[in-house]
Amino acid sequence: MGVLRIGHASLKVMDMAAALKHYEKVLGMKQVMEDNKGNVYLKCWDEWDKYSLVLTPAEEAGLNHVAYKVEHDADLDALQARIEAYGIATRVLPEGTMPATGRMLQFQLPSGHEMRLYAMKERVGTDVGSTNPDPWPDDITGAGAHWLDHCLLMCEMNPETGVNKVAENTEFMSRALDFHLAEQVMVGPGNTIQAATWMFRTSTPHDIAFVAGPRMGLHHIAFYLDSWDDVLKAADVMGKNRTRIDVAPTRHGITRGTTIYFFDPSGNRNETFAGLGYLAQPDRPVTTWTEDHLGSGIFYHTGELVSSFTEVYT
Ligand code: M3P
Ligand code: FE
Repeated sequence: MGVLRIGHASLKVMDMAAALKHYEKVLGMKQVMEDNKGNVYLKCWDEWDKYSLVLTPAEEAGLNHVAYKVEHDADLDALQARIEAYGIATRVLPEGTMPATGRMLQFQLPSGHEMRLYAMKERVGTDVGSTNPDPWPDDITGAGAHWLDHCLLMCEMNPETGVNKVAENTEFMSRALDFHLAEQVMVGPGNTIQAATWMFRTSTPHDIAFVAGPRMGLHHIAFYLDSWDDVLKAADVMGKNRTRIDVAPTRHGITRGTTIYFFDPSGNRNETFAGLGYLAQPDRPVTTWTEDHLGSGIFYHTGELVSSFTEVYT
């Protein structure tokens, strides 16, 4: 019942050929189609639905919308009623608004990011199939990302005006969409201001995260890898391809994931994220990071924040 997982991200790119080269050669995604508006659809080898990334030609980088898949079509009606009751307007986009995808419930998070929910997307199967599958396909390219794992949205926070869209989004996701809070960063006097949250519907520590910043935007979309070895190999692939790396392989205290941050050619930040971290259970106590330990929460080894990492986003 309810939300299953992240389904796709729709990203704006300035140079489609360069973007395609990046997502195919570095991440290892495959193009599955292009529509008549020049939007390109891609998937990872271990995903069974038709696409998880849409690249749209634009003048600037950034996120168009992020979509989450729900289990049943009727969930869309139930969630629409709850979102509207929460005080957020919704629209139903008819089946076919996006190719191979059923009707979508469209709304804005309190932070202003566009979110969509859908129940149906054409199932094309993973690259190893579902009958006696090999552990991985022979034609893996680049980092060989398994699937789109999560996104991190930057949300406006201004302690002077009291605006805190991280807290508003977190409340909304938990009350209207039944997301669970895994971890949070608390800052300010007495650590009373919720400045970042990691929330889940699957059994991994996060399917979405919100971090405070001066303005709303996209911090990153993240792709799943199996292991630390795969993170190292992904960094090698980035070296070969002269990918602009933001943060070289390291580990997060928060979620325990191992990670690389890097940019697509338009400047949208990507992450390759490995490891389960821990099995996220709805009844787990919330992990809290206090402001004095924020550096270790984000980058566990150095315990230090990197300025580009917190200041640059699309
Ligand atoms: C992650 C993660 C920030 C922290 C990011 C953490 C932007 O990306 O996957 O746990 O401060
Ligand atoms: Fe992440």
